[in-house]
Amino acid sequence: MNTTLVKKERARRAPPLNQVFTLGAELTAEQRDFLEVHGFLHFRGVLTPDEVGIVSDAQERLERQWIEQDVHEIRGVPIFFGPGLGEREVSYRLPFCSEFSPELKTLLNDPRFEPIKELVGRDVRIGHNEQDGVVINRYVNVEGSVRPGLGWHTDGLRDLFYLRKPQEMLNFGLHLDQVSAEEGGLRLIPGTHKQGMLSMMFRKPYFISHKPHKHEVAVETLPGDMTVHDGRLWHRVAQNKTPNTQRRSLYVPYMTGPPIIRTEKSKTVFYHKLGRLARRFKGGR
Ligand SMILES: O=C(O)CCC(=O)C(=O)O
Ligand SMILES: [Fe+2]
Repeated sequence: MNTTLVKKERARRAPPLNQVFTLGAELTAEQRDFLEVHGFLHFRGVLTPDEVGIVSDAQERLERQWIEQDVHEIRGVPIFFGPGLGEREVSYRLPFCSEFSPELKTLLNDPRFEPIKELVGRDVRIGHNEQDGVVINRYVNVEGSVRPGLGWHTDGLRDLFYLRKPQEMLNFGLHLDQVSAEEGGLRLIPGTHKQGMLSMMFRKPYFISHKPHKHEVAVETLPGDMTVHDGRLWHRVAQNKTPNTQRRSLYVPYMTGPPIIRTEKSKTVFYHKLGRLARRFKGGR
């Protein structure tokens, strides 16, 4: 067979971009190829409904606690609050959650995540106390919310703010809600993890642009699903246009290389200062 035919045959057999995989004891060759070529993977039902409950309970407990105690920053990373779906105020982004929830820490250390860890390399650790730690997000579409979605960005650029070259990094998302493409949710541009530093820095204005991209893939989740994406891949969270809706996700940083540990004495990270300014500009706090 000539090379064009081989390529065509491979493309015919390749899974579609919205392929949803099952996580086993080891990743399959197909899953590894998919991640290598497209820069992401989507797994169905990695958490049981009870485990989804552990994550959402931790989120509610911590946001209540930190609102009651008037805490606005954990280890130099701001927590920001705003209206939720009910009467009470909620948090849109909670950093270092596993440090304050032993149940969550135990869950994230479960052996089922080992095959994912191996993807990152040897001596991989969960960055419970590094960068922003384990983060739980809430995107709420109600009046007064400063976070109905999240604009285009890559996660790797954050490393530049820590004055180091973006490390090879994979980000693991656990998804707590059922979200169809019409209901917003995670959007990824496949293959952009391979486009080099310039594309990573300048392809789109960070966090400002929310415009759909013609090659974006919408990740349609059920509660308990997991996604893995390369830190250099462009992605965003599309807003659910239906009022009074929310979406929740948890992100686990798997780290290699020298740790940058954050403690109570850590100063506010510069890019978070920018984020705080942007939210004030939108009328949040
Ligand atoms: O909520 C999500 O699925 C994506 C969150 C995200 O991209 C981020 O926090 O960097
Ligand atoms: Fe991200």
